[in-house]
Amino acid sequence: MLLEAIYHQPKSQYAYAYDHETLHIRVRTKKDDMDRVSVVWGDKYDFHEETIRTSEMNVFARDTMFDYYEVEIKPPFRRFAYAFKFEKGDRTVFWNETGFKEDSLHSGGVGMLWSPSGMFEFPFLNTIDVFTPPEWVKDAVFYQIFPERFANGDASLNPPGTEAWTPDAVPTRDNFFGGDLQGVIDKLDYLEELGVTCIYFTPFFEAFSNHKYDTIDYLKVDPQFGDNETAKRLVDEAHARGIRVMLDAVFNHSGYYFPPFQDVLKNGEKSRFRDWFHIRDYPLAEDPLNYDTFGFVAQMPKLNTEHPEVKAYLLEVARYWIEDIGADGWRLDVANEVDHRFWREFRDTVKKANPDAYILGEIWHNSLAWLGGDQFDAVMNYPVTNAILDFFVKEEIDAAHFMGRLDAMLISYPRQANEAAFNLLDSHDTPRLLSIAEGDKERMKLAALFQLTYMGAPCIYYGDEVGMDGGADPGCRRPMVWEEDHQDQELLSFYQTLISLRRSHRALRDGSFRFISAESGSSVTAYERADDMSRFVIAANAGTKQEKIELSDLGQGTFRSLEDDTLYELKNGKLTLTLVPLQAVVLKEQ
Ligand code: ARE
Repeated sequence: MLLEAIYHQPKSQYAYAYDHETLHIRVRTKKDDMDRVSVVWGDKYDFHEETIRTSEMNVFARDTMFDYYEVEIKPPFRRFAYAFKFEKGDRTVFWNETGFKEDSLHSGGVGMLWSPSGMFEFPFLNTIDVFTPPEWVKDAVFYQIFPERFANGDASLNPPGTEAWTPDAVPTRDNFFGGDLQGVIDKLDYLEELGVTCIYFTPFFEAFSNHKYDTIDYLKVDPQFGDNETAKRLVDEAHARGIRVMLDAVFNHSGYYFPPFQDVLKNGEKSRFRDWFHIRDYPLAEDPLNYDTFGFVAQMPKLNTEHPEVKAYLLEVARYWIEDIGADGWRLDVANEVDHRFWREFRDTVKKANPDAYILGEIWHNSLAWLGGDQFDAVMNYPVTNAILDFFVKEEIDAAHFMGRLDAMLISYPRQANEAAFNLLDSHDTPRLLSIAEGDKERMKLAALFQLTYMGAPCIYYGDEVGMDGGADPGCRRPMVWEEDHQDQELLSFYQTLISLRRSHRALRDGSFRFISAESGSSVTAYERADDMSRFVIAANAGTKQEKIELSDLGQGTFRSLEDDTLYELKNGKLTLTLVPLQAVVLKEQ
């Protein structure tokens, strides 16, 4: 036993409430080190030999160095004191806050177990503190729309110099193609047929640029896109088709032409808005060293979200679009650079307007500090994006590392955060998936298959489904290709089939997930997804060689390939599969 590898932290993602009566307890050990790991627990106000219980833990995640054990416990009085018990061969070690004790339950060394002092503690499960993301997110398939580039439904709104909407149009930093909200309304049937259930809009409030991240008026749709009445109609018509709508909150910074900032530019230190921003030097001039900005972008002055007026203004914006217009959630731009206190108040405001609204932070890294239940429901899961791309698309890591990177994310958050995660493969900030795959459609499909059969809500970037490509911003922001003879119809029906598969089987959305093959040096991965209705085994070969894998520990049953109806019967819980390069199989239990 390597005791130095053992890790646990009370009241963290290692010990949290999953719902009003259930606690999840986790512990880390060295990989393949233990025969058995358990939690020994009891109520701290009634803690003695007869009342102490032992709950065995299971490995729920592994990476290249560690195993992570988990157990679900429902303590009768919603509180408990606990220690861990590690067993290997004839050695037993207990661990609580006072340290490790070598012994058996019957000798003096573990006398500590009969007293609650020194135990780890979960003092009380207060329902209001339970992190509860909206249920609907688990079932959602998101579709990201960059409004200037999706569809032009009202040519009368085109800004001056609007360029022609053609399949080979070239987006630049500052050109316009005339996309608008009426265009999206006109294409709702297309989205419904594709099967997506929530649109994620990049900003459509009044702003100067084509991407609209430099807001002028947060309470007004940009006139180039329509007006607030069009937005309301869009939300209503989307809802009528079972499609939700999430908007982009750019609260870290405003745009250069935001009237309060213009006032500071004009009136300097005398401006009544001077404290709305973080000004370093007067007289104020357009220079990112003169005031705090997003990055070093002078057009994006950072807002002072600690200021009561700024806070009141932005919280009213948050309320208005949810309550009055009916939006179903907010994606928060540059979420990690805004203060935590602001986000706590933001959550209270938004959830008061609609308890079911989804709050999604744009953070590209491990984000536990925002996922305790008092701020966001989820973050954009770029660490998972990168693992999927590195394995399936770039062939840079083997299956063992792929599993390790995904499982490292699973242990980073409480389970409800993983269930509501926002899993994207590309966005308006990255090259498109097909371009990352250097045009290799088969690799793109492997990545999409994984994304759409993994836990967390998948998001498709507009146009990927019809084979659009494009490099880094602005290349990834071409106008949507609508001419059918320029669309990849085969890819479109692949996406449609996958989305419908996910939507038809709960097991693929919030069923259990486990890797059943992820060998070091291998390019093949296989995993199981299951609930009490159905069970799937999915395997994919991301390599350039044919590989044979033997899957074990699958219990009883017969599986059918969804592609060609081939039947696979389990023999002693085992299944052998041979996969040619870039082949994937989806097997469903009969
Ligand atoms: C434009 C040009 C850029 C140019 C820049 C500066 O396109 O090529 O470098 O101007 O002049 C919006 C527009 C962009 C625009 C930008 C600035 O969409 O087109 O860029 O404004 O005007 C980090 C942040 C993350 C941020 C990304 C872009 O953490 O919040 O950088 N993403 C949001 C939006 C963007 C938006 C803004 C923020 C600003 O999604 O679309 O840009 O409102 C690592 C880091 C991450 C980093 C990531 C990407 O992983 O860890 O922190 O994200 O790389 O760089």
